[in-house]
Amino acid sequence: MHKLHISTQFDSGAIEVVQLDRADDIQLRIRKDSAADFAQWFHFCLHGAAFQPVTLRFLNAGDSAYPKGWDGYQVVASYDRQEWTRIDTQFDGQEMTARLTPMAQAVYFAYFEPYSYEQHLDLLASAATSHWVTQQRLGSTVQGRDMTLLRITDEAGTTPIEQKKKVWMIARQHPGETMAEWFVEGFLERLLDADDAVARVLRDRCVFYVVPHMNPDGAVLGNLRTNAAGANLNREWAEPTAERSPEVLLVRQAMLDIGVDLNLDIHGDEGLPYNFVVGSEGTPGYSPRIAALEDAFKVAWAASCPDFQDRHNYGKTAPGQANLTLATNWIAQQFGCLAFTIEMPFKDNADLPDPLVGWSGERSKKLGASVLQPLLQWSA
Ligand code: GEM
Ligand code: ZN
Repeated sequence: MHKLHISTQFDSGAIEVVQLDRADDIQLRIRKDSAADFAQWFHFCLHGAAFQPVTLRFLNAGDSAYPKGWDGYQVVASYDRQEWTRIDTQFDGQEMTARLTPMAQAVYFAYFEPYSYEQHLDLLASAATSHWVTQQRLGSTVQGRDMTLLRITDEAGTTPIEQKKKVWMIARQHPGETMAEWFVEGFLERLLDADDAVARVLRDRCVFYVVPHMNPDGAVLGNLRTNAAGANLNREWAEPTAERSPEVLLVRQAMLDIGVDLNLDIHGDEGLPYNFVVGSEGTPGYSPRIAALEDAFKVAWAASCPDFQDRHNYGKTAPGQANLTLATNWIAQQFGCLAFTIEMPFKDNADLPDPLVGWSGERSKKLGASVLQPLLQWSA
């Protein structure tokens, strides 16, 4: 009989083991972020339970950062760390229980399909092989990892460089929202596709500035929402500091140096089972022009991608009430431009559910590729 064991000593590994005596009563606690009180992300490997009915009890699910995130949510599991599927999961308001009879002696469980730091480095390296891409190291994170910017355009296009629109995309300020980097992977794959007509026109009309990962430290540490200094980066855009939020300080300065005509900030949402956007309607500088650009972008996206919708979202922020520490609001106010937070679900898209995988890395990639369509409409 194999001995039961739970491992977390790997990229984004995170769980606390309370009791591991019996496979049918494994008691766990979701761990807080490394230097903050947010608790939601989990990722671990269970060894030694092959062909035994396993019950995972997340005892403190009701105390997590977003407890409503567990209503209708299902844990993802994988044997090969490539294919992730949803497993039977219940939530009673305090305890979340997931059940599986593993078909192997090692099985991984996570809040959402992970995206490792090695995958991030591979994404950068792969993109940088394109002659349309220039990779720029902006500086270091709190723990010394690279903050990397990809500049993408077709210099040999018909549009003079000074007339090209500056389109920014930043992702994973909240490191546990791994769908954000899957989205960027799909976006880059299509944008760098030599045979894709939409990408070809966009590479001519625009210069893209893409930061695929805003929070590498937090991701490796297994944090949901914060960096290694405990900062929620999406609350640092008004006054970032080198000590607490160098990741924002570096990207924000690059934006100020270069300029911004449009920004997309890619996130995941714990509660709403939909893909949606958040605009900048509450900022002082919000105008009918920006409102019209937002509406046209959403109409074009929904018309070309059934996985996007604008019926379910956070609702509107009252005029002048926007929190300017958030990236979307600070960027919109600073540059007078169109800026969206893009939200994908940890659960599934209730409009187009997939019982096997729910919302997934691959579906996030497809959504990332689809955003070229509204960008084409906007850039005309
Ligand atoms: C969100 S953006 C919050 C916007 N809220 C409203 N009501 N407009 C955040 O940072 O909390 C992005 C995210 O984490 O998904
Ligand atoms: Zn987020």
